[in-house]
Amino acid sequence: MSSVPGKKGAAVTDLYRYEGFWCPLARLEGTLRAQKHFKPLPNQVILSSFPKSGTTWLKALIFAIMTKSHVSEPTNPLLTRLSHECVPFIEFDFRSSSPKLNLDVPLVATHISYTSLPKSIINSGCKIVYLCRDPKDVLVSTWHFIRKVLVNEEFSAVRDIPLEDAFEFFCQGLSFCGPYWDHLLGYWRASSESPERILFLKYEDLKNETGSWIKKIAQFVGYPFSLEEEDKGVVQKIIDLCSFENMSSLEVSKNGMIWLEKNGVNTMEIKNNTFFREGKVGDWKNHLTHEMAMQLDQIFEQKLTGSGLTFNVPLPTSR
Ligand code: PAP
Repeated sequence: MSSVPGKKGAAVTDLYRYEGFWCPLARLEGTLRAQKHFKPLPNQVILSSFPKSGTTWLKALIFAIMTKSHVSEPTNPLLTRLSHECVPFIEFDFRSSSPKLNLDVPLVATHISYTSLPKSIINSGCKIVYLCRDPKDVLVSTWHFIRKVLVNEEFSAVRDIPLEDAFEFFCQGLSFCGPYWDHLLGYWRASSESPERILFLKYEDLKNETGSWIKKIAQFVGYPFSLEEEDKGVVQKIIDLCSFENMSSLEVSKNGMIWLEKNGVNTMEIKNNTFFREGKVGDWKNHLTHEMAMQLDQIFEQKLTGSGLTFNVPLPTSR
């Protein structure tokens, strides 16, 4: 750890640069632990994403796909547990000896960059579903999350960071798991080389055409819908179960909480409602100035030049 260069106070908390990406200490420790100990199960599916790209939603969607025969049951875990409890993060929820959750469903998640994924994942050839989102919405979502999540006074300096400062850090690549453009490019290139192994998704596409993407994801992860299931409306039931409106109104989302762990000890509670805010495409319009948006667009356009990946997000007509 001592050889990992840190940046004091940058981007809301001390960040450490590891294999080209910035992470807070707890995440870095978890990444190292996952690199050493994580072993994928047979048929393991890995959901990967940059923080605040819609992970909570996609966890629920893929979990619901993999357990689709139970979608309408009142005992469905997604009705009483946050999707983060149903689908563990490999960098947080696993210890060398005992995994925290009983993995009946072979689905785990991560925010780790493609470069730093455990070799066991790369070598196993297991399927990876990557989710990304318009950087402007990622920035705004992250900024709100930090303000809501750091409730303790000891974090007040960090919590009250002006959006302008968060924007500057983000533009320099200084954010959790940043630079975002390198996170994107790692998975984008791997997906272009091995599309049968890595499915690259955009939050905006998922919002616009949820049903057809659910079918594509199901096919990709090896749980395709039968004609009978389609006739019974299972796809629509999954859409409804995992919709922002339904998930955010559940008792567990409104009043529950999860704990962040460090060295096996609960260190910080996070209210589940912090994972649900607007759930929309283009909310950045309500926060960023035209100049900020242009600057961010230009940075990403330049960084992604030649890759074929773009973020030409059509704005919702209602705004
Ligand atoms: P994480 O990285 O901490 O897991 P993540 O779930 O990736 O967070 O991102 C949270 C965003 O997804 C929030 O976006 P917003 O701040 O722009 O509103 C949250 O509202 C959104 N989100 C959560 N659940 C859903 C859902 N069911 N459908 C659509 N968006 C959702």
